[in-house]
Amino acid sequence: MPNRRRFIRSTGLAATAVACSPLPVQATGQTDSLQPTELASKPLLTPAGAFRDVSRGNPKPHTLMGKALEDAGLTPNTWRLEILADPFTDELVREAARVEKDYRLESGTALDLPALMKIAVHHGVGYLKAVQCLNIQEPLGQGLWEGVPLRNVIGQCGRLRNVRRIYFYGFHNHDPDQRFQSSLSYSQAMETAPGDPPVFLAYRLNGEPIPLERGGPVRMIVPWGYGFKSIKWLQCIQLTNDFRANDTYARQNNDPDSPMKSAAYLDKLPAQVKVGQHAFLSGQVISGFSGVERVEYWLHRVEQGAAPVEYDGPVYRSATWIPCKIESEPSDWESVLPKGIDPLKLAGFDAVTGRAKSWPLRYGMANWYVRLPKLAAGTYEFRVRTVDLNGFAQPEPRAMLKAGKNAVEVHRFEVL
Ligand SMILES: Nc1nc2c(c(=O)[nH]1)N[C@H]1C(S)=C(S)[C@@H](COP(=O)(O)O)O[C@H]1N2
Ligand SMILES: [Mo]
Repeated sequence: MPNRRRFIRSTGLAATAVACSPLPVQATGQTDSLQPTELASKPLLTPAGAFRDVSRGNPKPHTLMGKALEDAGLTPNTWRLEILADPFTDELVREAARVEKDYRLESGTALDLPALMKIAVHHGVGYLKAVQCLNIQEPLGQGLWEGVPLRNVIGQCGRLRNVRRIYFYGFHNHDPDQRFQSSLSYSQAMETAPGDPPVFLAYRLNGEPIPLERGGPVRMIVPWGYGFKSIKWLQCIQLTNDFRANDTYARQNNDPDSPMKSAAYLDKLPAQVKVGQHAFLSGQVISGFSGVERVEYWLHRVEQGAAPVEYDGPVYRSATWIPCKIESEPSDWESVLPKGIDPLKLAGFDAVTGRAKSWPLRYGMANWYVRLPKLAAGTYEFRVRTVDLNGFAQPEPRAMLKAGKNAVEVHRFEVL
């Protein structure tokens, strides 16, 4: 480890001494005195209309109206789901996938919404999931999604042969070029580790039918996945023996196998703070595949106009990171959840106590916040990151951005 002081001196940075040295903040306790009005304001449940929208299609399916919407099968009455075996073979895939029973529009056997909902009588699942796009920095929203596990839907097909992957897509204006598709291995669709929520077909969001804009009537929810796995306007599931059947995103320079990574994100934060006042900074933290040990920040004074500190450069590596506070689990879930939703029955919750099995919930998000001490006038950089349960500090172990937008965000502000 290079000696930090010597380093500062030798680079001539910030002779004003505050730079790079840890600020006089207490790691614990200091945020306990926060007033409720200061607490981060993002609600745990994002209203359906407040999600940021990521949709393709021309026209976008959720702009269709009236008869066009019915013809598209995007109303509760007209919605149908086809489940088919992919007949594909080639020199590598010698035998095509086969299913005992398929569900087809042309034969009038495609599943309708009541048939799907019937599965929920014994197998219904509800889960709080954060939706995050692999290519957009801030999370799109968090919803309480309800539906039926994909494995129980596939279970309706009877015996399967030669099925290695499942791929699925939504309405795409009857134009193959507009199809947006995603996929899973057979076992990802059929099996879940103890305590993990299954992949499911959702038809309710925050206690209401899923609005068209959010992918209703029925949307796939892949709890561990980034947004591109959670196909909206779902209408077709294909079971295939082609090991290459993959996501549209695989062709768009992404890593389609990467599960959501634990990461902290910044809210819109003040550009100026008055001398003598406490800056109150906040954001959201997603608990990804490896969970969250803590969220921590680094506050660093810089010369006005200086280039941002280089990620993983010597200054960065000698930073002192201080824990932030993570908003605690609600003490009264019933007041947070939509009416009629029983926390005892939600995946990820203890069926006896009704408390979350982990916090933040796995694949969910919560607010983090910190109240900084009174600062001397100057320019500051504020960074925040997660440390996961394996001890990796964001963006590690995934500095490769195509595995998720995980770069450590920086907010620069002036204290005047
Ligand atoms: N049919 C369809 N489903 C889709 C998409 C799409 O373009 N078409 N976009 C995906 C991507 S990339 C993301 S990030 C999420 C966004 O979900 P939201 O629009 O509900 O926030 O939807 C996914 N599902
Ligand atoms: Mo996305």
